Amino acid sequence: MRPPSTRRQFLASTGLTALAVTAGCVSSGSTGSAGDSGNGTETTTPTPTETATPESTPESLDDWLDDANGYDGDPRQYGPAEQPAIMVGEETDDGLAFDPPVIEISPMTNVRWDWTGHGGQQNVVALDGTFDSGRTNAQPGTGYHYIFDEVGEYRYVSEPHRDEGMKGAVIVREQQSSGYPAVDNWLAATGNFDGTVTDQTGSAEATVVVGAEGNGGTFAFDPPALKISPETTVVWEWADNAGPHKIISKDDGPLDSGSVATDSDTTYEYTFAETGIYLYACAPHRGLGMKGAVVVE
Ligand SMILES: [Cu+2]
Repeated sequence: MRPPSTRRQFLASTGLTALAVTAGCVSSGSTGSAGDSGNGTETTTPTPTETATPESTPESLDDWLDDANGYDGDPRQYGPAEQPAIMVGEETDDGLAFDPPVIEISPMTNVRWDWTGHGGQQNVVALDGTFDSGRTNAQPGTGYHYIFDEVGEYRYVSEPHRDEGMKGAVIVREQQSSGYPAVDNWLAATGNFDGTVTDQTGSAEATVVVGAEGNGGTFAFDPPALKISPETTVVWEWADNAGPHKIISKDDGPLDSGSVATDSDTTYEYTFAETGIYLYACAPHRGLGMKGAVVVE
């Protein structure tokens, strides 16, 4: 019964680098392959309109998403170097859904939708026409993707299921700079970093949760970037069921929480005497973007 592998399935299995080649095309639709080289931004069709603000939709995004299946009110955050993949036709308690239904990304992020094959015919259509995967398709392995080059809020639906709550949104926010290039570079692929540096200057103590939600699981420091004054003690507290983590400075910095710890009672603390920028990661999860920064000034 399962249809033969589509080109999209092949590309998906060969890794992320292959994805950029097929920007803006549906792999198993009649439009065929774009086959373009480069990052494909030139070939995304239709061309986005001047502003991405949804017209004639006075309803706020939150209100509109109120009945979005599978949405708990928290957009999934992605860092500038990540390539989000959204499942089309996830079976949730609410009904058929996009998963994750709402994402927050930086401009120029390549977002991919992958058909699960559940729920029959599906498509991915922005209400304001910014992107449109074309006619519906029920084949698992169908893919569509779009590079978002304009800041805005993009509401979309799967047309056959829009009245049943199969809706989603892509929030494209200005790529924030923290004002600290070293921090921005270090956290470029950290999904829960949006340029915000949490200011705790003047506090004697600041807390960072280890194993917070982010980076595709409980692989985040919260907050990922922290600003403190000299002599502040930072306490890293392992979240409940956070899994195994270990804090280690980038290069030969001063942070090292010792052996990998799983216990939710684990804490590690360090008092920063000197001003500077301290970059660190979780040793087992650095590759997933589980990184943090402390600015002492
Ligand atoms: Cu970790």
